[in-house]
Amino acid sequence: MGKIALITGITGQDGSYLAELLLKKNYSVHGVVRRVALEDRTHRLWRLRKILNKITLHAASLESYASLVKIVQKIKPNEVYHLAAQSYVSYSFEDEFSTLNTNIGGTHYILSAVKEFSPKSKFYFAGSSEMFGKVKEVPQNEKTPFNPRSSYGISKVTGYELTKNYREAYNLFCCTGILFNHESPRRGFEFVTRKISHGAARIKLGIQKNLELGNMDAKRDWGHSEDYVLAMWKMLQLKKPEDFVIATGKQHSVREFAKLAFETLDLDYRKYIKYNKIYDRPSEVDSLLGNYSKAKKIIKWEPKISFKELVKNMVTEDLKLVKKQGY
Ligand code: NAP
Ligand code: F7E
Repeated sequence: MGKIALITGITGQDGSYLAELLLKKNYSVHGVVRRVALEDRTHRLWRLRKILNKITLHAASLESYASLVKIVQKIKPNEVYHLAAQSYVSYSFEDEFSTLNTNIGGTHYILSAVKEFSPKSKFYFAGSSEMFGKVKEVPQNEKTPFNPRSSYGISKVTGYELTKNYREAYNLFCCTGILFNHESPRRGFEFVTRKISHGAARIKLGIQKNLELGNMDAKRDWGHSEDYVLAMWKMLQLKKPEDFVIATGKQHSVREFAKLAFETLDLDYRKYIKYNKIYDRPSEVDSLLGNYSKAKKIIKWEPKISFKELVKNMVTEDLKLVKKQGY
């Protein structure tokens, strides 16, 4: 019998790739989903389409401790991957309340459920480079001080601290992956990379004229989600829990991403991209760059997919998608 894994946020980008990886490793994969997802499978479970008959989904709410306890108590997972979150930084300025409630409360509830009802479970928390915010050193590693710039970043620092406290106070196997931006053809459409790859495909096919963006000078360390979910799994295979930065160690601007994405379709991005200040953030994170040497040394993890391959993968998949859908 393989191990049992529980994934919160299984319907998201990372959750879907992680579920596929764990199935390949012979895990029995369980996911926590919102009840509405079960009612609207076509739209809400699209990323899980290929594996729906191989996984078990449980309806629960991150806002309800009791609903999470029921699942943890019933399946007693060997590994818990807590990925569910309000993950869109921009939205966290519009609604701090739900971002903080979901991201902090949800993390606290699931940690507490594990402590009370399945203390042998290994627990992974989805930390973020947004915790470094206005960075205090370059590149950022596991020891770099945090300086978040949004309620999203603050929620992730709190989740990190809660995870650390459960490890230290209750001796549980709890760790945080501090993941830098990672993308894929399954990225949500509001994030800048997907907005660009999808927008460029629509422009190429004559469905859209322009693409409006905000700050094109922001720099990120962009990797591929498929590479990053492997790092999550590797962290939980250790004997002792430790936190890790997961990144590529390479940085590119939004402008470079756009240039390459449009070039992939033989287009000049300068003709199509317009600046719109509505996409600027009240407090921006200008530049992020990770140092993943601890992960390389201890869990033997390295990114495999390059920036160029990532951009090409996203654009070509979006071109296929837009052609198929016709919009
Ligand atoms: P994503 O595609 O936005 O997925 C987020 C998941 O969380 C979805 O399954 C979503 O469910 C679920 N969720 C959101 N609010 C919820 C709520 N109130 N109750 C229950 N479930 C809720 O995010 P991702 O890119 O896969 O990222 C996974 C995790 O890593 C997140 O915690 C994110 O903050 C963190 N992270 C991501 C990156 C990155 O670059 N991708 C980097 C660092 C950290 P629905 O489908 O029902 O909305
Ligand atoms: O923005 C700039 C924007 O929304 C990237 C999440 O997965 O990674 C992600 O957060 C940059 C920012 O991602 C537009 O100002 C310009 O500087 O794609 P994003 P993010 O905020 O970096 C971290 C690590 C996470 O943890 C988060 O969950 O692009 N930008 N113009 C724009 N951004 C968006 N969304 N839309 C624009 O039109």
